[in-house]
Amino acid sequence: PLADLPEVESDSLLQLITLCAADPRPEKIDVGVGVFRDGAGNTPILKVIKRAEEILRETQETKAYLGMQGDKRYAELLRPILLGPLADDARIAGLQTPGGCGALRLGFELLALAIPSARVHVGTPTWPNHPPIIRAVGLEVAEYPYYERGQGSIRFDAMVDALSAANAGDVALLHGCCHNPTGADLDEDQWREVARIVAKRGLIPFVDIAYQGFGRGLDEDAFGVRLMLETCDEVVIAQSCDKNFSVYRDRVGSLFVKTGSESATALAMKHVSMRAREMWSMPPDHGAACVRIILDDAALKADWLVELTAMRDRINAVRQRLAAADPRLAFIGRQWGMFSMLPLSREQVLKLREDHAIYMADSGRFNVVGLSDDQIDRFTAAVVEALNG
Ligand code: PLP
Ligand code: TYF
Repeated sequence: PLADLPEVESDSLLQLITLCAADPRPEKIDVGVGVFRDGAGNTPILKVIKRAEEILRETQETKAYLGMQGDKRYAELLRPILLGPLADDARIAGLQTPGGCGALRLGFELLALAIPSARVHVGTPTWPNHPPIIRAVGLEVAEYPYYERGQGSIRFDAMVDALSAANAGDVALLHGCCHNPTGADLDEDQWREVARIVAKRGLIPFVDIAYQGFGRGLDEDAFGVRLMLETCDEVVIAQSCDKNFSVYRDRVGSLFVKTGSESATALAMKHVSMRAREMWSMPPDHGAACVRIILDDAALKADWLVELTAMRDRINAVRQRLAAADPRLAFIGRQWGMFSMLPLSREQVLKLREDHAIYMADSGRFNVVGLSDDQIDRFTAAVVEALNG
């Protein structure tokens, strides 16, 4: 019976939202969950999204079903942004999904169908949502070393060794950019080396790209995705617009699949549509329709790029401020995206929560733009004190 269900451990990142909200101290600092905030501490709706919503309200004539693929024009318009010069490659197909999470689930569903014995190699640490999604489709999770928290650096040799020992047909899960939770991204030479190994071992790269444009720039952040597509016949990509269009709760993402031939890709996409039907039938329309309106209009697209650049510039400016505060924080200035990981024990993290009302993940991961401008100095002082203690 339902009454006999076992206890569950809820998502600790999402739990932080509740914990922090319940803290009555006005000086509290929320560097937990990964949403962009401006210098005043707000997560505003982008002006260009507001404009697209107006246009949608004025021009939308029906809310009749779109079908399992969702908004096809939306997926079409993402191609130049995500795929760049590969946008015209007919062996690559994509469809709308409910956020990057929906794309991850759907991509792994496809892999589980095609290669049920595949092991999925994930870096340690990775985003805590990855292993449960992989296990939910019945695939086995294996780990490769990725990041050394004490050193603030990527364990590249160990990563290469682990991937070199993986079996043909296994999957290598890679973060496209702005690694969550560490902020440590592969440089271009490292990407080339990983691509070489993945191709040589016959692994399938699965690239999760949820923060394109939050690191160096839209094209720069897509370097790894495009390199994998150039190097490998079979690639899966889970993409999200939730961060770079700031539409988190509207759940806007896409899944792209490449195989060795146009016909094999078409068949894979038929399977993908069937899996989507079983899970959500069709993705929600609103957010993707707004993204489509923006990308379909040169002026609105230019407006979006201005707002995206402002978000990226703030992330990188806060990083530089944190890095300059103490030599032990210098690594933050060499990392990308919203997250970095402080070399603090769980006890130290909990003490920061208790003594200073600073809410970060138990792992020491914090959201650099969770800090409003006037919180940065207090945050670094408390962190430096913890590092000294
Ligand atoms: N992948 C990573 C690494 C993430 O950090 C996120 C963030 O939420 C996602 C995927 C999926 O994002 P969403 O489902 O909100 O689009
Ligand atoms: O890592 C984060 O904070 C973001 C947001 O189940 C998030 O990726 C966290 C947990 C989750 C969904 C999104």
